[in-house]
Amino acid sequence: MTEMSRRGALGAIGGGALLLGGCDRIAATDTARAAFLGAEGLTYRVQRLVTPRDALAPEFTGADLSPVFRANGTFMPRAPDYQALLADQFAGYRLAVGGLVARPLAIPLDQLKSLPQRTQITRHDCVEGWSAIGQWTGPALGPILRHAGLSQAARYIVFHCFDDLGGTAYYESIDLVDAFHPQTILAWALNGRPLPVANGAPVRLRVERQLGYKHAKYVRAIEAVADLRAIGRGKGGYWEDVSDYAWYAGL
Ligand SMILES: Nc1nc2c(c(=O)[nH]1)N[C@H]1C(S)=C(S)[C@@H](COP(=O)(O)O)O[C@H]1N2
Ligand SMILES: [Mo]
Repeated sequence: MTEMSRRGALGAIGGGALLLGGCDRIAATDTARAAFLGAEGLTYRVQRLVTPRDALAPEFTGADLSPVFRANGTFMPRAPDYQALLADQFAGYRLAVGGLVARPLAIPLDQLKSLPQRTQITRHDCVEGWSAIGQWTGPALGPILRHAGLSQAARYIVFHCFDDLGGTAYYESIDLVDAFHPQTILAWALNGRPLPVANGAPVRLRVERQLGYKHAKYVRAIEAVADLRAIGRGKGGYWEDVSDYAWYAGL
């Protein structure tokens, strides 16, 4: 990207009041975190003492890349709207950004690719007992949320996906600390190429301080909410709802 277009994109996404940092809001969520209850509350608090939440996940080099980045869960969403988008190489894809925002967005894939990009080589850890190292590229989530004018009332970011497992739509959610973490990106490329369908095309979340199931593939919409109880069965994610996986899956 040329310096001009880069500044143009930055200007578009950083304008005016949007530059109000996530900092105030993140401080406010400390209270919410402290109030977090349930079996995982302890892990959540202990983790915060051991590792600062803004610490970076380890990054690797090209020499460390897994020869094949395996896929897990859904390999091919069967939803007709997804199939129609795929048939047209996602030309009609629009990432919806809504919920508790001042300006709901519908961002075409080309526009996501023209924002300032981050590329990172990280290790993905699945609870089923495998890991893989891949290189991911995409815009950071934080500036997009600022551009949408995230409301002060927002506490969580929900990712709604195109696929379902056994008839239940996949979704995930993260708090604002992870949402504004510098390595939290909306990846559209794996190892320098557009995402294979099996790995979440056209766009998947990378939230590098968390376990694999938090990395929502096939993202169709992002929703800012104050509370997770009204989403799905209320535990903040597909696996949290169906198998009691921890909502906070920090590494
Ligand atoms: N939409 C969606 N996202 C998903 C899943 C899924 O089945 N559907 N599986 C999760 C799990 S358990 C893991 S380990 C990773 C796998 O990502 P990969 O297929 O790129 O390896 O995606 C996560 N995100
Ligand atoms: Mo996983």
